[in-house]
Amino acid sequence: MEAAELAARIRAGERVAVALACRKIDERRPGHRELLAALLPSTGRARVIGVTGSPGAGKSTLVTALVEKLRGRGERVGVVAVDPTSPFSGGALLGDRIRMQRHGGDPEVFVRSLASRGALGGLSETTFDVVRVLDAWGANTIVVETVGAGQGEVDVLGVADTVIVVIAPGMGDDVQANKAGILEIADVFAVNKADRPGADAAEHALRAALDLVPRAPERYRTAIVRTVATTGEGVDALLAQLDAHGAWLASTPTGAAVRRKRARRAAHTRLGAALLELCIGELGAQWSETVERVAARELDVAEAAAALREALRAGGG
Ligand SMILES: Nc1nc2c(ncn2[C@@H]2O[C@H](COP(=O)(O)OP(=O)(O)OP(=O)(O)O)[C@@H](O)[C@H]2O)c(=O)[nH]1
Ligand SMILES: [Mg+2]
Repeated sequence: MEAAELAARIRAGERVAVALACRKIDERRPGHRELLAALLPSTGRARVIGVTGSPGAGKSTLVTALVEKLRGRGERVGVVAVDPTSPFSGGALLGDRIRMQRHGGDPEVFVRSLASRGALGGLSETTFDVVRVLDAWGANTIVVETVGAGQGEVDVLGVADTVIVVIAPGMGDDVQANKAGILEIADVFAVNKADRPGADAAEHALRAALDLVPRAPERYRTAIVRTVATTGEGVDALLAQLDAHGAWLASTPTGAAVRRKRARRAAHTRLGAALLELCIGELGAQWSETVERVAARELDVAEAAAALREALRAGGG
């Protein structure tokens, strides 16, 4: 199918077209770039919520509860589950799929799981692209779930307008160690599993850790909400905080500045990845040979990069 036709069908709200586009993007099939370019004018409307936190904190359960609330408002919703640790679509993703089946029959919810294929910077790029497709499809809100484990996830979260970090009792050490800079990236904290003992301690530890993070006075005051994802308790309050943050982004000068900064950072990441993809394609075998030689410590990485740049220059004439 031509990129223009597929784009038109996505814009018209056809789920089959969305699924086709996601597969095209995931596999980096020919034509995926043309498709994304064709979709560009119909993007930028959806609100993107990032959800991260330690494994097992209850992210997927919370996302499911959140989707239910958003559906209750009549919103069209996209969900992207990102698992950078899983090279296959098994494990956690399979579990997510089963949980998300609660929305399986709902034509106004589209769920897509993404697993790392080991490509350079590939996962965050794929996430950005899939989010763009769901945006063009007409999703009002897109929720991106990722396991917080490092820089890769922070890059993935660059796609989000608002970031929820989910913690659970007994996971306070992660917070104190500020794993993956979660204290800095969170706009809203969900202290989930509030039905379990230790929720008080978890919340106190979180507040104490937050107090230690230096922040400009005009910065958004990170909200903390207690939730029980399994029953839906606190999810209305969570949604209210998401709305409050969204309003802050949209209506205050600092919010606008934050939005611009995030957009710039995301553009930086995506442009870098796109440029790299082009260069690698142009270099052909020389790229993989150089990678091997750097890995074997035969070449210094900066020198190797300079040599590749020379090769590109010579090739480009
Ligand atoms: N008691 C209790 N259990 C919960 C709550 N939320 C989630 N769980 C349970 O915690 C387990 C993990 O939940 P998930 O939603 O899969 O957690 P996750 O953070 O998505 O996990 P990964 O994607 O594997 O990192 C499941 O057995 C849930 O039923 C809660 O609020 N209270
Ligand atoms: Mg999950």
